[in-house]
Amino acid sequence: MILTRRSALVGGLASGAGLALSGCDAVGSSDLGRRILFSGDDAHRILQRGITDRRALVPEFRADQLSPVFRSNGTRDPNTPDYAAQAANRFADWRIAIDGLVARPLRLSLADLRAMPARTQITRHDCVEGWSAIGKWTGPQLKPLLQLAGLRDTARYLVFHCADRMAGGVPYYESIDLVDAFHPQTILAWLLNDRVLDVAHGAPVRLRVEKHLGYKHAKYVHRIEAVASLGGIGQGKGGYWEDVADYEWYAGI
Ligand SMILES: Nc1nc2c(c(=O)[nH]1)N[C@H]1C(S)=C(S)[C@@H](COP(=O)(O)O)O[C@H]1N2
Ligand SMILES: [Mo]
Repeated sequence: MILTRRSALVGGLASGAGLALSGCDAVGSSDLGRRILFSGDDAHRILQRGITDRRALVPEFRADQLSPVFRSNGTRDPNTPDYAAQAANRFADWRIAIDGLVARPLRLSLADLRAMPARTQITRHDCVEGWSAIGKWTGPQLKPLLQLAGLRDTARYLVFHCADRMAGGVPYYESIDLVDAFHPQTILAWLLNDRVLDVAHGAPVRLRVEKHLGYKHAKYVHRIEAVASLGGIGQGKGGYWEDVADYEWYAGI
Protein backbone atom coordinates (compact mmCIF):
# COMPACT_ATOMS: atom_id res chain seq x y z
CA MET A 1 0.00 0.00 0.00
CA ILE A 2 2.72 2.42 1.01
CA LEU A 3 4.81 1.50 -2.02
CA THR A 4 1.78 2.03 -4.18
CA ARG A 5 1.37 5.55 -2.93
CA ARG A 6 5.05 6.32 -3.42
CA SER A 7 5.05 5.01 -6.98
CA ALA A 8 1.86 6.91 -7.68
CA LEU A 9 3.52 10.07 -6.45
CA VAL A 10 6.74 9.57 -8.39
CA GLY A 11 4.77 8.42 -11.41
CA GLY A 12 2.58 11.50 -11.19
CA LEU A 13 5.58 13.76 -11.17
CA ALA A 14 7.20 11.86 -14.01
CA SER A 15 4.22 12.47 -16.22
CA GLY A 16 4.24 16.12 -15.18
CA ALA A 17 6.91 18.72 -15.56
CA GLY A 18 10.05 16.75 -16.30
CA LEU A 19 10.72 16.06 -12.65
CA ALA A 20 10.89 12.34 -13.20
CA LEU A 21 13.77 11.98 -10.79
CA SER A 22 12.22 13.64 -7.78
CA GLY A 23 11.97 10.56 -5.56
CA CYS A 24 15.25 9.41 -4.05
CA ASP A 25 14.35 5.84 -5.03
CA ALA A 26 13.94 6.84 -8.62
CA VAL A 27 17.15 8.84 -8.59
CA GLY A 28 19.14 6.03 -7.05
CA SER A 29 17.80 3.31 -9.26
CA SER A 30 18.06 4.86 -12.69
CA ASP A 31 21.23 5.38 -14.70
CA LEU A 32 20.37 8.97 -15.42
CA GLY A 33 19.63 9.47 -11.74
CA ARG A 34 23.02 8.15 -10.77
CA ARG A 35 24.70 10.44 -13.26
CA ILE A 36 22.86 13.44 -11.86
CA LEU A 37 23.67 12.45 -8.31
CA PHE A 38 27.29 11.59 -8.84
CA SER A 39 28.54 13.66 -11.74
CA GLY A 40 29.07 16.91 -9.93
CA ASP A 41 25.61 18.34 -10.48
CA ASP A 42 25.43 21.05 -7.87
CA ALA A 43 23.95 20.26 -4.50
CA HIS A 44 21.51 23.10 -4.80
CA ARG A 45 19.62 21.46 -7.64
CA ILE A 46 19.42 18.16 -5.80
CA LEU A 47 18.14 19.95 -2.72
CA GLN A 48 15.67 21.85 -4.86
CA ARG A 49 14.37 18.58 -6.26
CA GLY A 50 13.90 17.21 -2.77
CA ILE A 51 11.91 20.24 -1.70
CA THR A 52 9.79 20.14 -4.84
CA ASP A 53 8.96 16.54 -4.09
CA ARG A 54 7.97 17.33 -0.52
CA ARG A 55 5.67 20.08 -1.74
CA ALA A 56 3.85 17.84 -4.20
CA LEU A 57 0.32 16.79 -3.27
CA VAL A 58 -0.50 13.23 -2.27
CA PRO A 59 -3.19 11.51 -4.34
CA GLU A 60 -6.77 12.38 -3.54
CA PHE A 61 -9.63 9.97 -4.11
CA ARG A 62 -13.24 10.05 -5.25
CA ALA A 63 -16.22 9.84 -2.91
CA ASP A 64 -17.06 6.36 -4.17
CA GLN A 65 -13.62 5.18 -3.00
CA LEU A 66 -14.24 6.06 0.67
CA SER A 67 -13.71 3.17 3.08
CA PRO A 68 -17.05 1.93 4.44
CA VAL A 69 -15.51 2.03 7.92
CA PHE A 70 -12.63 4.25 9.01
CA ARG A 71 -10.96 2.42 11.86
CA SER A 72 -9.83 4.16 14.99
CA ASN A 73 -6.44 3.41 16.49
CA GLY A 74 -4.40 4.27 19.55
CA THR A 75 -6.39 6.34 22.02
CA ARG A 76 -10.13 6.04 21.38
CA ASP A 77 -11.12 8.33 24.24
CA PRO A 78 -8.68 10.46 26.29
CA ASN A 79 -11.04 10.00 29.22
CA THR A 80 -9.39 12.56 31.49
CA PRO A 81 -11.74 14.60 33.72
CA ASP A 82 -10.92 17.74 31.74
CA TYR A 83 -11.49 16.13 28.35
CA ALA A 84 -14.69 14.42 29.52
CA ALA A 85 -16.06 17.78 30.69
CA GLN A 86 -15.17 19.42 27.37
CA ALA A 87 -16.80 16.59 25.40
CA ALA A 88 -19.95 16.69 27.57
CA ASN A 89 -20.22 20.37 26.68
CA ARG A 90 -19.69 19.58 22.98
CA PHE A 91 -16.38 21.45 23.17
CA ALA A 92 -18.09 24.84 23.51
CA ASP A 93 -15.47 25.96 26.06
CA TRP A 94 -12.58 24.18 24.38
CA ARG A 95 -9.75 26.32 23.00
CA ILE A 96 -6.71 25.51 20.92
CA ALA A 97 -3.56 27.52 21.63
CA ILE A 98 -1.02 28.47 18.98
CA ASP A 99 1.99 29.78 20.83
CA GLY A 100 5.72 29.42 21.38
CA LEU A 101 7.86 31.28 18.83
CA VAL A 102 5.06 33.42 17.42
CA ALA A 103 4.48 37.18 17.44
CA ARG A 104 0.79 36.88 18.38
CA PRO A 105 -0.15 33.85 20.49
CA LEU A 106 -3.67 32.69 19.61
CA ARG A 107 -6.44 30.96 21.50
CA LEU A 108 -9.13 29.80 19.11
CA SER A 109 -12.50 28.23 19.77
CA LEU A 110 -14.04 25.49 17.69
CA ALA A 111 -16.39 28.17 16.30
CA ASP A 112 -13.34 30.20 15.24
CA LEU A 113 -11.88 27.21 13.39
CA ARG A 114 -15.21 26.40 11.77
CA ALA A 115 -15.52 29.99 10.55
CA MET A 116 -12.21 29.79 8.69
CA PRO A 117 -11.96 28.81 5.02
CA ALA A 118 -11.66 25.04 4.97
CA ARG A 119 -10.04 22.48 2.70
CA THR A 120 -11.69 19.15 2.04
CA GLN A 121 -9.58 16.21 0.93
CA ILE A 122 -10.21 12.51 0.42
CA THR A 123 -6.96 10.75 1.26
CA ARG A 124 -5.59 7.39 2.33
CA HIS A 125 -4.38 6.98 5.88
CA ASP A 126 -1.63 4.37 6.31
CA CYS A 127 -0.99 3.00 9.80
CA VAL A 128 2.31 1.21 10.44
CA GLU A 129 0.34 -1.51 12.18
CA GLY A 130 -0.74 -2.68 8.75
CA TRP A 131 -4.06 -1.12 7.81
CA SER A 132 -5.16 1.72 5.56
CA ALA A 133 -8.40 3.62 5.17
CA ILE A 134 -9.67 6.28 2.80
CA GLY A 135 -11.48 9.15 4.52
CA LYS A 136 -12.75 12.62 3.72
CA TRP A 137 -11.29 15.31 5.96
CA THR A 138 -12.32 18.95 6.29
CA GLY A 139 -10.75 21.82 8.21
CA PRO A 140 -8.65 24.96 7.90
CA GLN A 141 -5.17 24.69 6.44
CA LEU A 142 -2.45 25.14 9.04
CA LYS A 143 -0.55 27.73 6.99
CA PRO A 144 -2.97 30.68 7.35
CA LEU A 145 -3.30 29.96 11.08
CA LEU A 146 0.47 30.19 11.44
CA GLN A 147 0.47 33.39 9.41
CA LEU A 148 -2.18 34.78 11.73
CA ALA A 149 0.01 33.96 14.72
CA GLY A 150 3.12 35.31 12.97
CA LEU A 151 5.81 32.64 13.17
CA ARG A 152 9.12 34.07 14.32
CA ASP A 153 12.24 33.57 12.17
CA THR A 154 13.67 31.25 14.81
CA ALA A 155 10.74 28.79 14.59
CA ARG A 156 11.68 25.53 12.85
CA TYR A 157 9.13 22.97 14.07
CA LEU A 158 5.52 22.80 15.19
CA VAL A 159 4.75 20.61 18.18
CA PHE A 160 1.20 19.24 18.50
CA HIS A 161 0.26 18.66 22.13
CA CYS A 162 -2.62 16.22 22.62
CA ALA A 163 -5.16 15.74 25.39
CA ASP A 164 -4.64 11.99 25.84
CA ARG A 165 -2.21 10.33 28.23
CA MET A 166 -0.27 7.25 27.23
CA ALA A 167 1.40 4.57 29.35
CA GLY A 168 3.07 6.16 32.37
CA GLY A 169 0.83 9.20 32.07
CA VAL A 170 2.91 10.89 29.36
CA PRO A 171 0.96 12.96 26.88
CA TYR A 172 0.81 12.01 23.21
CA TYR A 173 2.54 14.58 21.04
CA GLU A 174 3.89 14.91 17.54
CA SER A 175 5.91 17.42 15.54
CA ILE A 176 6.52 18.45 11.94
CA ASP A 177 8.85 20.89 10.19
CA LEU A 178 7.80 24.03 8.36
CA VAL A 179 7.76 22.41 4.90
CA ASP A 180 5.06 20.05 6.12
CA ALA A 181 3.35 22.75 8.18
CA PHE A 182 2.92 24.91 5.05
CA HIS A 183 1.90 22.00 2.80
CA PRO A 184 -1.54 22.65 1.27
CA GLN A 185 -2.88 19.28 2.47
CA THR A 186 -1.84 19.91 6.08
CA ILE A 187 -5.09 20.81 7.84
CA LEU A 188 -6.68 20.84 11.27
CA ALA A 189 -9.63 18.58 10.59
CA TRP A 190 -12.91 18.98 12.45
CA LEU A 191 -15.06 16.95 10.01
CA LEU A 192 -14.59 13.32 8.98
CA ASN A 193 -16.76 12.11 6.13
CA ASP A 194 -18.92 15.25 6.44
CA ARG A 195 -19.69 14.58 10.12
CA VAL A 196 -18.38 16.40 13.16
CA LEU A 197 -15.21 14.59 14.24
CA ASP A 198 -16.05 11.99 16.88
CA VAL A 199 -14.06 11.24 20.01
CA ALA A 200 -12.56 8.04 18.59
CA HIS A 201 -11.00 9.95 15.70
CA GLY A 202 -9.65 12.90 17.69
CA ALA A 203 -12.45 15.32 18.59
CA PRO A 204 -12.70 18.20 18.40
CA VAL A 205 -9.68 18.71 16.12
CA ARG A 206 -6.89 16.52 14.76
CA LEU A 207 -3.96 17.10 12.49
CA ARG A 208 -3.97 15.72 8.95
CA VAL A 209 -0.47 15.78 7.54
CA GLU A 210 -1.13 13.73 4.48
CA LYS A 211 2.40 12.99 3.33
CA HIS A 212 3.05 11.08 6.55
CA LEU A 213 2.22 7.76 8.20
CA GLY A 214 -0.69 7.49 10.61
CA TYR A 215 1.06 8.17 13.90
CA LYS A 216 2.02 11.71 12.79
CA HIS A 217 -1.70 12.64 12.52
CA ALA A 218 -2.11 13.88 16.10
CA LYS A 219 -5.62 13.57 17.53
CA TYR A 220 -7.10 15.70 20.38
CA VAL A 221 -4.74 18.61 19.62
CA HIS A 222 -5.13 21.40 22.18
CA ARG A 223 -1.87 23.28 21.67
CA ILE A 224 0.40 23.96 18.71
CA GLU A 225 3.77 25.20 19.86
CA ALA A 226 6.35 26.71 17.51
CA VAL A 227 9.85 25.79 18.62
CA ALA A 228 13.44 26.14 17.41
CA SER A 229 14.41 22.64 18.50
CA LEU A 230 12.67 19.44 19.56
CA GLY A 231 15.26 18.82 22.26
CA GLY A 232 13.23 20.05 25.22
CA ILE A 233 9.98 18.26 24.37
CA GLY A 234 9.18 14.80 25.73
CA GLN A 235 12.33 12.71 25.38
CA GLY A 236 13.50 14.89 22.52
CA LYS A 237 12.79 12.70 19.50
CA GLY A 238 9.85 14.70 18.24
CA GLY A 239 6.91 12.49 19.12
CA TYR A 240 5.46 9.94 21.50
CA TRP A 241 6.18 6.92 19.32
CA GLU A 242 9.54 8.33 18.28
CA ASP A 243 10.42 8.58 21.99
CA VAL A 244 9.17 5.22 23.20
CA ALA A 245 9.52 2.93 20.18
CA ASP A 246 12.11 4.60 17.93
CA TYR A 247 9.61 5.29 15.17
CA GLU A 248 11.06 7.52 12.45
CA TRP A 249 10.46 11.22 13.06
CA TYR A 250 10.25 11.78 9.31
CA ALA A 251 7.52 9.31 8.38
CA GLY A 252 7.02 10.47 4.80
CA ILE A 253 5.22 8.25 2.34
N1 LIG B 1 -3.41 11.92 20.37
C1 LIG B 1 -3.22 10.80 19.66
N2 LIG B 1 -3.05 10.90 18.35
C2 LIG B 1 -2.86 9.77 17.59
C3 LIG B 1 -2.80 8.49 18.19
C4 LIG B 1 -3.00 8.42 19.60
O1 LIG B 1 -3.01 7.33 20.21
N3 LIG B 1 -3.22 9.58 20.29
N4 LIG B 1 -2.58 7.36 17.40
C5 LIG B 1 -1.97 7.59 16.08
C6 LIG B 1 -2.02 6.45 15.19
S1 LIG B 1 -0.85 5.24 15.39
C7 LIG B 1 -2.87 6.40 14.13
S2 LIG B 1 -2.83 5.15 12.98
C8 LIG B 1 -3.92 7.41 13.97
C9 LIG B 1 -5.29 6.73 14.04
O2 LIG B 1 -6.27 7.69 13.76
P1 LIG B 1 -7.78 7.22 13.82
O3 LIG B 1 -8.04 6.73 15.22
O4 LIG B 1 -8.58 8.39 13.43
O5 LIG B 1 -7.92 6.08 12.84
O6 LIG B 1 -3.87 8.44 14.96
C10 LIG B 1 -2.60 8.79 15.38
N5 LIG B 1 -2.71 9.91 16.27
MO1 LIG C 1 -0.91 4.02 13.46
